[in-house]
Order: sequence, then structure tokens, then C-alpha cells
Amino acid sequence: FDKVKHYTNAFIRQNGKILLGYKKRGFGLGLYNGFGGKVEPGETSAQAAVRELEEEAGITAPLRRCGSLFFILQGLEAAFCIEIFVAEEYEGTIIETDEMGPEWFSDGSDPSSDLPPIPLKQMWADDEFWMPMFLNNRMFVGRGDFSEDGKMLKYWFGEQIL
Ligand code: 6U4
Ligand code: NA
Ligand code: NA
Repeated sequence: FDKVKHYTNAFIRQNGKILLGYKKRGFGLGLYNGFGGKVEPGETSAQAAVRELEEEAGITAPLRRCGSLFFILQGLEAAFCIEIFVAEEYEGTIIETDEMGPEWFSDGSDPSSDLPPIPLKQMWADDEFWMPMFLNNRMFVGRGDFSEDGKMLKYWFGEQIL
């Protein structure tokens, strides 16, 4: 059968701000994203999300799942399943790590914010499709099919009916 790798991706949203990390190494190098990584054997995705946020940004947070994404990348033997998590509060001090440079952006809800807007041009191509649902506090699901050179050839994203 085919194979899938499970990942997490976690965001902190607070007072009109959203915390992103500039990826300094590995997969997605040079892009802004939430904090996350591979789900380890024996771990739930929620546990992995908390662990990865602490490893990559130095903070802990009461993360809850708000979306699920599925990606197929041509040329890779495994598909990606990425669970998206969010929290409005966190504990600890945000630190830069070997993997991520944390930065706050405006989430668009406060027009008088001095922070830069979410840098969608410097994020994965799928993010612009689900970020509006995420910012509206909707649960969402989606799929993207990427070519070997990173273009999103086909996609579908939708929000949960309440
Ligand atoms: P660790 O465990 O951190 O070594 P690693 O395999 O290095 O794991 P990493 O940091 O490369 O994981 O994880 C990739 C991160 O990028 C995860 O947070 C998921 C996220 N990601 C991958 N493809 C994405 C996509 N198309 N859209 C998106 N996030 C994506 O928004
Ligand atoms: Na990671
Ligand atoms: Na890891």
C-alpha cells in the first residue's frame, strides 16, 4: 500500500497577532510557518504538537486541533498528513532556535496594528487557501497535490459545517 507521514503545525494567536517561525533549515527552508514536525511513534498528534512547539519556540501552550491537511508530493514515497493546532495563550519565553526564527505578524483583525501582515508570499502555496478559514476560527480540511518543484497542481480546501 501507500505510505503517509504525520506532522503537526502549531500557531499562537493573541490580541490580533499571530506567531510564525522563519524556517532556518530542512523542509520548507526560507518559508514562514507554524511550529511543528514529525509525530513520533507512540505519540498522539496533540502530544507531538506540544512537544514540537516547545522544541522550536521554547514555549508550551494548550493547543487544540483546528484543521487537517493532506499533501501528495510527486517524487516522494510517502504522503503528508498535517494536523494544524492553535492556542490563544502560552507559557514561557519565546526563543529563537536552530530551526525557527519566531516573529509576530498582524492577523488582520486590528487595522491599527504596526505589525507586518501574514507573509503569504513567503509561505507554503496552500496556506493562502486555508488561512482565511483558520483566521475565522473555522475547522478546515484540505488536500494539495504538489509537483517535484513545489508547485501546487491540484487542491481542495473546505470548512466544517456547523
Ligand atoms: P523534526 O521532528 O522537527 O525534525 P522534520 O521532519 O524536520 O521533523 P519539519 O520541521 O521539516 O519536520 O516539519 C515540516 C513542517 O512543515 C511541519 O510543521 C509541517 C509543515 N508543512 C509541510 N508541508 C506543508 C505545507 N504544504 N503547508 C503548510 N505546512 C507544511 O502549511
Ligand atoms: Na520541525
Ligand atoms: Na522532531
